[in-house]
Amino acid sequence: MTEQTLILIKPDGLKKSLTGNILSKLSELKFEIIGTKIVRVSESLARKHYKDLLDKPFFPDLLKYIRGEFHTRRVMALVYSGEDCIKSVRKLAGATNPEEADPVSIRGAYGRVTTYGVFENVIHCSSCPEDAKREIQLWFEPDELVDELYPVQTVAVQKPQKRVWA
Ligand code: DAT
Ligand code: MG
Repeated sequence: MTEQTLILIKPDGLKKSLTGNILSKLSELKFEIIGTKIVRVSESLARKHYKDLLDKPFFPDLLKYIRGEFHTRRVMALVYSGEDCIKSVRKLAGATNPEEADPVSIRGAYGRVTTYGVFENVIHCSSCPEDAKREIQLWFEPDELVDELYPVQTVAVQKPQKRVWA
C-alpha cells in the first residue's frame, strides 16, 4: 500500500553534518520526497509532536533536544511517500535506543546516549499510518507538499501580511 511517513533529521544530525549521509541511506529505499523544509521548532510544536510522552521522566530533556538546545536550533522535516514506507524507514532508522540499534542502521551508526540519558537518535520517523497523518499535518501545510494527501478546505484570511527582503 502506498503510504507516507514524516521524517525529521534532528538537531544532532544537522550539527554533526550528517544530513547527506542520512539522505543517502534513505534514498536507497527509492521512495519519493514530497515535501521538505528546515524548521525552528517552537515549544508548542514540540509538545504537540511528543504529546503521548508528556508524563515520561525524560520529557523535559526530549523537548530541549528536539528544539535544539543541545546542538543547533533547527530540524529538517521531510515527507516520504511509497509502498510500505513507514515500516521500511523505521527498519533503516533502527531501534529507539541508539545503543540497542543495529550498527548499520541510521541510529546505530550515528546516534548516542548521553551521560545524562538523552537518546540522541538522529532521526524521527512515524510509527504507523495514524501517527504519520497526524505528524504530517502538524509539520506541513497542504501547499508545502507536492501531492494531495488529505482533504483540504479553503479559509478566508484577512489582509495577510508576509515578510519580504528589506
Ligand atoms: P521512536 O522515536 O523510536 O518512535 P518513541 O516514540 O517511543 O520512539 O519515543 C520518542 C523519542 O523519545 C525517542 O526517539 C527518544 C525518546 N525516548 C524514548 N524512550 C526513551 C527513554 N527510555 N529514555 C530517553 N529517551 C527516550
Ligand atoms: Mg515514536
